[in-house]
Amino acid sequence: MTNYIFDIDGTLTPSRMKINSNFESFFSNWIKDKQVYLVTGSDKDKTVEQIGENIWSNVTCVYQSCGNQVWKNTKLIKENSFFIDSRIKNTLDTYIEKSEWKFKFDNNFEQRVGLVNFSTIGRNCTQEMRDKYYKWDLKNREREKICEFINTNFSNIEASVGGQISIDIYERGKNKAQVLDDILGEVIFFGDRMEIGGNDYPLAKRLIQEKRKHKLHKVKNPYETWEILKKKY
Ligand code: M1P
Repeated sequence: MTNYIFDIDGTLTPSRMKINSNFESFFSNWIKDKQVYLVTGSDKDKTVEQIGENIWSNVTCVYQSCGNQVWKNTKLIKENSFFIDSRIKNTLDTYIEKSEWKFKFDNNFEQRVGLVNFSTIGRNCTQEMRDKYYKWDLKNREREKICEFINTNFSNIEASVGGQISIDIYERGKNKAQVLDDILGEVIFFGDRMEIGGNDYPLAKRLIQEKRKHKLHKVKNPYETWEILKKKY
């Protein structure tokens, strides 16, 4: 049976926002006779808030924190732990201080199960500031540069860009590709961050490297995901 894997932020929902209600009805029905996996950098509470309890409970499996916490039909089946040490904390504090993005908010480090989510702007920013930071970051590539620095200078950890304002940091190798240890056979994968440095990249790369039967859909937004599902699957 074909396995369908979906990223959430930017793929099923706009980043940190609720799924479109018509898409939610469509998707709730679409998943019924299929093997569907959700793989996100985010945590359970945010995911449920964004896609709703019904989808979250009824897909085959939900991989939170890039696969470092796994839920199967509301039952917790796996958790990894991960914390950053003082060396990386100090490095990231310096990035906050030196960031050329001027509007700073709190909650720069969000501890999740098996993952730390980091942002120079701070997760407590307003939606307006979030949208502005995203545009600024597209030009200035702050998040990409931070990830590059971490990935080059810290051999035990890995960082990737996801969503609009933040990066996901976890133990090296504990990225989204780990879900393929459990999901065997053909995979159709939808994600918005499949480019190098994006948090969907390791999963896409592993599918290609393993030469398994697969199809990658690099989408621009949830609307595109919905259109592809209606037309092709
Ligand atoms: O899936 C990656 C990230 O997507 C969103 O990121 P941001 O807040 O930067 O838009 C959030 O859902 C975040 O929790 C998640 O890690």
